[in-house]
Amino acid sequence: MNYLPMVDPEIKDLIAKEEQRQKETLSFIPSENYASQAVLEALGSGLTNKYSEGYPNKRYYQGQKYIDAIESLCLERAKALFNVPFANVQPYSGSPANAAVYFGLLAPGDTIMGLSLKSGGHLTHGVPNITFSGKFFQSVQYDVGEDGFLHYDEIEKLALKHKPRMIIAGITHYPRQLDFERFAAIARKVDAFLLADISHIVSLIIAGVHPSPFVQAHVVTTTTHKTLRGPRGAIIMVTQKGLEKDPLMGEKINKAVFPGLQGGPHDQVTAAIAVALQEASKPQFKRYGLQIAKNAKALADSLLCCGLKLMSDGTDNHVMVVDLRQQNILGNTVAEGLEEAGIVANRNAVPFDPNPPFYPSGLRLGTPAATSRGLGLKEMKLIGGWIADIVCDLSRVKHEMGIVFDQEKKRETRSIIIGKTRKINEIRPKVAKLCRAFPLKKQY
Ligand code: DSN
Repeated sequence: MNYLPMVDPEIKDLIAKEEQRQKETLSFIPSENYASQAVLEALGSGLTNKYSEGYPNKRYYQGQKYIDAIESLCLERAKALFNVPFANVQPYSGSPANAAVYFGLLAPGDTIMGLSLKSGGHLTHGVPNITFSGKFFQSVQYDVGEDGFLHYDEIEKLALKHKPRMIIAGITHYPRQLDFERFAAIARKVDAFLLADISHIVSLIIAGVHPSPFVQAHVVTTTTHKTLRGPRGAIIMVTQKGLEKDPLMGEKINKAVFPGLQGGPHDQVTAAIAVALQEASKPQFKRYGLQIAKNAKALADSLLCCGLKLMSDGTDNHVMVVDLRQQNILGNTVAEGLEEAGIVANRNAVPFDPNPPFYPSGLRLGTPAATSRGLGLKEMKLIGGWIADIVCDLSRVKHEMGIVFDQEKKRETRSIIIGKTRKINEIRPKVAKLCRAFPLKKQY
């Protein structure tokens, strides 16, 4: 950085501190990752200066020679990598991408059916009342069973009862593979569109360690900054099957993105997505996707071995949810305790959570970011042990201090963290050492 320190030292200082934080801590937030230097350079380029409403060769402003070339290249790379006939790379992020699919293919009031948030879905998959997807559409939500697994017969019954216009298959913390074939069969029975939101699992699909939805679904959305390791953005893709269902599907989606929901695309992001797609098409990216899943399994095994309970008793993708009900401790307390030790994760609801979403009973962990740093099975085993030690110690301190779980839940977290468990102090230097041994990479 040459100019920022001169022009705005305050912001430069905060950016430097955040970058340092990222170097010195381990992110186990499953939706986070470390973009390459090439992606960051495309993002920080002069493309920020341009307006380019419209699509390549169909823009509303002049001066698009290079922007058209960049967006066309990005589209070609997306279509080639995922083997689809249509893509749109302009959505600002995952939620706008899903909104555009609904806006393009549905009418307000149509019924949509997605996985509930507490069972591992996403806000935009139809969470009632608080999201556009649950307010402007009739939303039916399916859930996991008591065992933490999806039960496709139940999903089918629900679909037959409510006849949704669109079924959404996508996750943010469901720790098991999605059966896209089964979802497609259900969608066929009720003549619904099948939207696969693969934001979390895209690199596992590229690596072949998760079934692909590209043959079964009509539309596929993915963010570009999670396991894909690119900039914050999203891609909407229409499959061959989608075009067979509606040959105008691509056009409808383009119109929904612009002018339906967005203005000018973020050209610097489009360029950075193109870079990320090029990186994702290399053989080493497949190895990365494979390693994410292996690491997740190793971390889950380690947590289970230490006596923790996981939603569905494990994982077969990149994510897992620790159910803290048996320790009688909040996800907030554990997430904050782990952060004190340098392990960054997020609190999360568990299925049938008796607690509210802001004070849930679970902790979500994922391995994409740690895998990007190069951590492997040995480290996952170690980290699983550390996490379990901290959970148990926090729980011990809570009960020794006689803290009662009450409405003022914040007090639980504060008192226990202030009470400082022994384990946090013991584990912090070990995490720091691991961070130094596995620095962030400039290139993959
Ligand atoms: N915020 C994302 C996640 O953490 O999964 C979903 O949008």
